[in-house]
Amino acid sequence: MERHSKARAHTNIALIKYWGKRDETLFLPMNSSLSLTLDQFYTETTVELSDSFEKDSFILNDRLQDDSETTKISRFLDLFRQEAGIQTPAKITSQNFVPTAAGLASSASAFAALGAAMNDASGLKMDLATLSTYVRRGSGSATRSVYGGFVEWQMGTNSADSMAVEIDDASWDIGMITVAVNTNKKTVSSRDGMKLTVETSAFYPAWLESTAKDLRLIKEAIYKHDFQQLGEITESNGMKMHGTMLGATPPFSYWEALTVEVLTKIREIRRQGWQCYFTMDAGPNVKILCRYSDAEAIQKLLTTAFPDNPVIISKVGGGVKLI
Ligand code: 2P0
Repeated sequence: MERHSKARAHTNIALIKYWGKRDETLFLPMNSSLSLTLDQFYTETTVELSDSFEKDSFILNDRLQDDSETTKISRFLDLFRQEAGIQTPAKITSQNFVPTAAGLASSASAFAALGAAMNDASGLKMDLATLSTYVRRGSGSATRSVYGGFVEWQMGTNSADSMAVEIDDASWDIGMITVAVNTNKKTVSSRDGMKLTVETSAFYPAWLESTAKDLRLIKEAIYKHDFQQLGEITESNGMKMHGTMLGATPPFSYWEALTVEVLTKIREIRRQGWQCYFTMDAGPNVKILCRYSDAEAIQKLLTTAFPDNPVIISKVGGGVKLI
């Protein structure tokens, strides 16, 4: 067997956060989440399947990866190989177009691109909803990168129905700005952080209850194109997620001193009349939901306040594509 497929997938930022698994092997989440796919940051991956290869190999950003990285990828590819009834070894070549200066995780776009290329190369050619249930098992957030615009990851009841659903293409003047606070590798991985939170946080039951309500309200805001409601729920949900970490034992936090300064600045910019709302993931960097038409003006205000920190604008991105 000789096959060759290439795919591109964009990263996504959750507005309603995924923070915790109910099944760590199947990557079933504790709650449904909702994200915005970003145009600016993406991964391109080629899968070559050939019986002439001795074993799987994995090249990321022009560097051959070691056995431990390659094994993770092989396990993921095995899900597809099993379904397709093949055992053909693969050569994976992947390029991340996520500027290191942005401090954004790339596992969402990485597994979505790899899954889409493998879906084609293996001959499975499953539809996007089904593909989302496969890429979920590489990284939870990858589930949502299968589609563009606003995407819900429905928690589902089992592995086959915990999938992505397209909510809206977000073609109504939506943008996102990233302020890079610190782009070093984080000390607590999101996988470990969410596990500790689920197992020990005093606030976790309240998080789950409140997130279910936030999801209903944010979908209502998206259907109505109500930007203010969209932004207010985004900001509130992200902060509640970070609150759960302070309630864990031992408590932990991804925030840095500069993070607080950036959040304070965004509130100030909002008081000046700009519609902008912040969210944060498993790191100290800040993402700002705004009108795309306002993004340059807001970027200028932020760059003036934080001249040493990259401030990057992105418009809304599309779903995974074969290229
Ligand atoms: C999210 N994050 O919804 C949340 C918010 C970070 C904070 O998904 O263990 O890399 O691979 O499923 O998807 C980051 O965690 O974790 C993440 P795994 P993932 O975007």
